[in-house]
Amino acid sequence: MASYAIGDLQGCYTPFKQLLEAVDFNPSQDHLYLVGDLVARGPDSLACLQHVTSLQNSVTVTLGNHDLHLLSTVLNNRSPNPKDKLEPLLASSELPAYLCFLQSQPLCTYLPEFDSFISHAGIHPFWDIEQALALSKWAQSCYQGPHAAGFLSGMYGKSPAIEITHDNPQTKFNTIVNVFSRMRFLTKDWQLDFDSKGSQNDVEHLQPWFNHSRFKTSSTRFIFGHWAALEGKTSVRNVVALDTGCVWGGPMTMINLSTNEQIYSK
Ligand SMILES: [Mn+2]
Repeated sequence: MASYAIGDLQGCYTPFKQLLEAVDFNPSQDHLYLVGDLVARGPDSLACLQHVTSLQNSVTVTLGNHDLHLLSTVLNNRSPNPKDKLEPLLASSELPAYLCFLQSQPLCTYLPEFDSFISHAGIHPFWDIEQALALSKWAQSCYQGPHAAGFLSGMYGKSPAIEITHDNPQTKFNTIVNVFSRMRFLTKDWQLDFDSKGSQNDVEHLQPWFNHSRFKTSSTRFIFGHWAALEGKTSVRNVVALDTGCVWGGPMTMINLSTNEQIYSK
C-alpha cells in the first residue's frame, strides 16, 4: 500500500496516466491525493474526470479554483470560457456525476500518518490545522448544500482580509475559498494579494504565504499546487510545491508520501 500526491492536472490526461503507470498505481491498495485544478486549459478535462472518478474511494481531491469555477459555471448556467476547453466535459451525459464527485471533496485534508497537510493553494500562516479543517468542512457544506449555486456565484472578486467574520456567510465562504484555492502572495501584514502570480523575486512589497517563520520550524509537511511559476521550488524544506506547469509545457509532478521521492512525467 502506497500513497501519492500529484500536482495540477488541468486537463492533461496523458501525463497523468503516465505517472499512475510509472508507479503501477493500484486503486485497490494505494491512495491518490490530487491537489486540485483537475480541469481547464488543458486538452482533455473530460478524460481526467472520467479516470479520477473511476478511482472512487482511492482518491481524494482538494479542490482548486478551476474546479470551483466549473461548479459555479454549471450550477449558475453560465457560458464557459472557450480558453478553458471544457465543452466536451460540459456535453458529457456523466457531467452531473462528476459535479457530485467534486462537491463531495474538501478544500484541504490532513494525513496524520504522514504528518502532511494538503490543499490547492496552501494554508494561511495564522490558521492552525484544526481550524483549517473546520473551515474547509464549513465551506464544503456551502458548495455541497442547497444554496451552492449562490455561494459559488458570489465567490469572485478581491477580498484581501483573512479574518473570519461570522456575521456574513458569503464573506466567510469567500475568505476560506480564497485562502485554500487562490492564495499566492501575502502583503507584509499577511493579507491576501490577488494581482501577482509570478515567481518569488518579482515583487518587493509582497511575500509568498510560506515565508512565515512558522513553516521553517514546523514538523508538518505542507503540500500544494496552483503556483506554476515556482517551478516546484519553495526553498522551505517542509513546504512542497507540486504544480510544475504541465499545462504550460512543464512536467507533471508526483510525490510518494512515504519516501518523499518525486516522479515527473515526460
Ligand atoms: Mn489553481
